[in-house]
Amino acid sequence: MCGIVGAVAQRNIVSVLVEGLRRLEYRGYDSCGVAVMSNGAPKRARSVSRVSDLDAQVRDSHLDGVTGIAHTRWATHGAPVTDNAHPIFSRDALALVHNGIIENYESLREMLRDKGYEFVSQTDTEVIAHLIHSMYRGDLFQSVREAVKQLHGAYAIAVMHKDQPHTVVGARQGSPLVVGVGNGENFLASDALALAGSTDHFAFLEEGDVVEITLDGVKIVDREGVPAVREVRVVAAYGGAVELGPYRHFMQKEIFEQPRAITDTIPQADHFDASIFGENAKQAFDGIDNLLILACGTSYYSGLTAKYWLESIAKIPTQVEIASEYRYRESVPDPKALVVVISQSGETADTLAALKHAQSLGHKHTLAVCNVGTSAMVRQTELSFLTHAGTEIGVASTKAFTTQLVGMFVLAVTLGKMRGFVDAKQETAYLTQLRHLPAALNSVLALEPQIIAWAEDFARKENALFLGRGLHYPIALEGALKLKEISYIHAEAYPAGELKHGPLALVTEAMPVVTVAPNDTLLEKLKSNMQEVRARGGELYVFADAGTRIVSENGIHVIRMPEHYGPLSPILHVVPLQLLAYHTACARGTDVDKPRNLAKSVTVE
Ligand code: HGA
Repeated sequence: MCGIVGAVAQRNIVSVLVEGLRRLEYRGYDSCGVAVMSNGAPKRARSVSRVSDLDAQVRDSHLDGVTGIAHTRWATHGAPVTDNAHPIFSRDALALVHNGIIENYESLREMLRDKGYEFVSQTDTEVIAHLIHSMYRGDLFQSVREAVKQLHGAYAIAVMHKDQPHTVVGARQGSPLVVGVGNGENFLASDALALAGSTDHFAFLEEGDVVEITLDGVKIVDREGVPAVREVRVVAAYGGAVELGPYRHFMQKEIFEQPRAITDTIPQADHFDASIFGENAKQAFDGIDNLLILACGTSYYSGLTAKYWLESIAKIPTQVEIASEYRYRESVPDPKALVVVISQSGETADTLAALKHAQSLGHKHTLAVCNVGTSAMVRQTELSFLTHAGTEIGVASTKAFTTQLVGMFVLAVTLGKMRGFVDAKQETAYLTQLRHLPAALNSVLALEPQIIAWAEDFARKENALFLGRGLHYPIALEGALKLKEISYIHAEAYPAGELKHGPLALVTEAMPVVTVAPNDTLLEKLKSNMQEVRARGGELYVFADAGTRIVSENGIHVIRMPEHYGPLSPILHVVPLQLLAYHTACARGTDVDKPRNLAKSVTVE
């Protein structure tokens, strides 16, 4: 979603700002812009196309300056048109970029109109620009501090004023902002990744912080206005891994990276130990007797899958809830619950807010399962498990999901062992299965040509049903979500036993029914559900484990999975569903890595 980059330097900074936007492009956006201080006033270029178009514009117009701010916008208030693209100006004196949503923008707009400010965009952001301008008395830092007190909602902002041409001021509340510390130059960004190549020294701002960056210094105050020290950390290894290589899309590359990502995520030790979740994990785990998992989208499905593992392996009661629901409902806090938040980026606004809500209710023990070690979620939780998926560019999550599943499985076995339900023999068996996963995944990836053949059929459909049972029901949900996200085919997933309670009414010859058929205890029940579909003329597309004795026949198409994989089977079964969605989308010619209306790192509510 939206990205912010800001810089104060002694060199022309435009290319650094544009390169920063390029690095944030994968998150999804619909317009972009850059502004620099030039001859005593802010000058800008904006585009409703790609960052490459913005780059061409700034080159053509010879935009240059030593102080600047830049933005990729994912519209929440106002269409993705040039007038709404950031940087937003106030009276040609002040320029501002904003990530987030200002909830009281309507009342602020009325108040500012009464003061004579003219609004030229439909954004909520424009009120922030005029508000700071109206409070400016020669000190931008001070006016930002006063202005943010009037904002309700979420924001990360970067702002500059013509009367202080070597200063950029930032502030954050509910949306991330980091300071990049350079040599005689300083930066702001919504994600350290944007500044790869410019600096590897970062200070992570906290909620309510206001920051001023100048050529030779960084000044930070907390929400009370008290000077704050935010540790400067060296964050290496950013910046790589955004090359496409031999693949057609990042999503395809990321699907094929899963054996490597999983290898890197499986703990090295030859036993399961709580310490992998953090220093205090053993103590924290000893004090809990249930789990509350909070997440959104694909991460929510990894939580749903994990519930089966946690209850069967660790015998620990587990609730899974969509973060955006939990944060707004009245719930009963349980001091003996471990709150687990799952998020690829660790910045997902709803999940972060749900975490804070849980903490405000008194939940003490919290754990983040996350792909970004420096993220707000990891910093905000007592414990964490880092997945090592590497940068995920495709908006539709793949390797982040399977590595989250690995993390959640490790949690289930660790808790099972601590609670006396996993003995040494079982522990070794789980570890062996985990270690064998990458090889098993490679054999699943080898099914790609058969899946491409199916995708040709799917590309002509407008609806699809996905069925799974037990541990594989969340996998069916994830398969349907992948197909919706990137091919725009309407897809729904059901636990197969629910068919007869409603969705069977939808089944005709025109309805493909994708079935996840592992060789488990529910197999015979699943076969009966498949017969219910066949009896109504529905076409079945079955991913069947070896030994299920499900064979291709009229109206039943079968791709044989290489082996039966016990409790880790969901990690294998989701991969062909990713490939099916991917190749169907390719056959329909959609923008696979940047599906319409969607964004990576959903940093707004
Ligand atoms: N509300 C602002 C910024 C949107 C945003 O943060 N998107 O991710 C706008 O609509 O311009």
